[in-house]
Amino acid sequence: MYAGERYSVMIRLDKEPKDYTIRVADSGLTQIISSFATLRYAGSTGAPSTSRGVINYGGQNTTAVVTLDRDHLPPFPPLKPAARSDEHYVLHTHRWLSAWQYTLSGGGMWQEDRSAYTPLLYDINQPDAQDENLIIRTRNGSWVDLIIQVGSQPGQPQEFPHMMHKHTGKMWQVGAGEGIWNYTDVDEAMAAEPHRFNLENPNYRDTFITSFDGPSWMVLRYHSINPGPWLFHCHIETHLAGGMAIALLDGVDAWPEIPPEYAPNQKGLVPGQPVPRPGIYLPLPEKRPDHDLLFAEDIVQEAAEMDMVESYRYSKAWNSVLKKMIGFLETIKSTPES
Ligand SMILES: [Cu+2]
Repeated sequence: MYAGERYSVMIRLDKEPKDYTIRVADSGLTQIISSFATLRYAGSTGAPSTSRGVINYGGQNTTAVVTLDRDHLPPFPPLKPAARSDEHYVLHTHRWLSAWQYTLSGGGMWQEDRSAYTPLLYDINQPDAQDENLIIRTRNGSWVDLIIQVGSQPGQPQEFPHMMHKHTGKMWQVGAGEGIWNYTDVDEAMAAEPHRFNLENPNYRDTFITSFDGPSWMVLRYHSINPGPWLFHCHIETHLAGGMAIALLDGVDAWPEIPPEYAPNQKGLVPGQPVPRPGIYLPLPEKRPDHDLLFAEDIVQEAAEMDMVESYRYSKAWNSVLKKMIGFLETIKSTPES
């Protein structure tokens, strides 16, 4: 399981009603970490089961287990992509200029705070929305193919897999293959290498992992049906921070008008309406029994801190009075008697 991935699993409850341990372990190289929880069947008396774990806390198999076949996770209920796409984009992903910088498109880096001050949503004609190296514009309702190529640079070193993650909706991985993508479109590739494609029951997810055993490509197909700007990026944090992202401006022909209260600087306030005072319009959090205790402790803590500050101020003031008195007395003492 990679960064950004989530799984929903169904468990057949056909064992004795007892307490069973669910164990999760990271077998990756970056961090040794594991966790566990208790799965309690209805009717369990709390007695632990005597079943043996199938992995240890290092994530290594301790028994013969059937591992997940990541390549065959057809959606449930079944959902098929369109047989043909309307538009396609080839993205050449590799490092960019420095060892710690990346490009997803092959044409430029996505700066982390790009569009932070002028969100793309506000103005589709702003300069950030014109950079063809970092932007893909799709028509509403169209079927889009994103072709991800890794290893297309000469001498590109062996890298670890990238977790291609798309916001707002899922994609089908309709194809994957080795080498360099050298087709004019996906139809041509399917005719040439039919065994590399699956339109019947491909995986349908929002995160796909690129392979990197030399140059390889992957075709991700999605239906552009949610107009708006959406980030498409590698889910490895350092790669994203290093520039590995683009924005999908989906359904640009059908972007909704920004409601005036959400225009820049309106902060969700309706023009012409009185501005609510902070603290008045915010609903109070629901009070729970343990909150009383927490609040009481907080108040005691705060009061103690205030007392300390006060007594410090007091002692400082008193010190300064004393110093002045001593100074005054010293001047009397040192004044020769007249
Ligand atoms: Cu990456």
